[in-house]
Amino acid sequence: MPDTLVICPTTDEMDARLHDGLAPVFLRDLDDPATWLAANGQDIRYVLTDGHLGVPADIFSALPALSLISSYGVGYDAIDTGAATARGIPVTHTPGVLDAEVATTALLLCLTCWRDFEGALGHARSGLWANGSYKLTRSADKRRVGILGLGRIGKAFARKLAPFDAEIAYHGRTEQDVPHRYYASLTDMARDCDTLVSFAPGGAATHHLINADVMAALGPDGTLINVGRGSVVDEAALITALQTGTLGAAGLDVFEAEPHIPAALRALPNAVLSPHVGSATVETRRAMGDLAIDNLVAARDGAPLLTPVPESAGLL
Ligand code: A2R
Repeated sequence: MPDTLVICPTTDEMDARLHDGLAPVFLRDLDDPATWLAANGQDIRYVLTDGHLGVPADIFSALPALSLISSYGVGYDAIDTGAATARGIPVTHTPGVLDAEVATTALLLCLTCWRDFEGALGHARSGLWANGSYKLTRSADKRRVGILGLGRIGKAFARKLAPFDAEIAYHGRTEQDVPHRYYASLTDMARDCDTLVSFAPGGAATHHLINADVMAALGPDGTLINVGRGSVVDEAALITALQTGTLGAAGLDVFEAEPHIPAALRALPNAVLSPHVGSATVETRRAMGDLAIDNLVAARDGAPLLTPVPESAGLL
């Protein structure tokens, strides 16, 4: 009898581990999930999901014996932690193991924007070089970089940026004991920086935190990078800012309505776009999958959960 409902996409390695000691059922294999859940939902004790799919309300209410939601990823804004806590169900996620990878993705987007490297690569591949050299671009050295969300990933990014002699500032709700300048105002920081990099989580508190005013403060030579959550950036305002030149360039790995990227954004030469691949390497996804399943195994064994989200602290 299945005891674990798998909602998110998984790797073969994860599937092998799930079959070793747990009894998984994969939502993707169910022809009629509602009927299956009505008949079998009472046996499901664990859910494996991710920060985008969460646990849809109809599934959540069909699982009366649910005792753990394990999320494969660090952001968990799609999971209703309030509803889970109200039912005494802890939620876990996979912080830490993806910091370096997401930081690398942010650095790739920065370098690609600063050096207009997508255009340079296209100039070579298209044969246009025969008609003339590619234009001069901006240096990646000695940039003034503002970090929105100097947490685990933001700090890993700051470390990776060090060889480029960047002057780093940060904005968050709280000042930290770090050797970077703190700004209580995001707009003020944007005004003093040439690049704003967001690692902020999603959710109501950060929705459209990066708005038209912040983009205007960054300015025509400014670059916006987002690898946190798409909801943090006002995408419509961003398209206008990039079209009008109010903002110089943007490098985005996350979007408001993934996997949909507005055609107007895809058409912009000053937008560098990647399909939410921040942590998407074999090595890092393996580490994330292991941690997500280690949390399931801990719950099954009655052992302490490895990485509960802060909202579940009162349940442990
Ligand atoms: O506000 P603080 O001082 O707690 O700083 C956190 C910041 N942050 C915010 N900043 C401004 N306004 C807010 N409403 C707000 N809420 C949170 O985001 C902290 O510096 C940072 C998050 O850091 P960590 O919790 O360590 O998360 P981690 O592992 O770096 O991942 C960040 C996000 C995930 O939530 C996913 O959305 C994405 O990266 O993959």
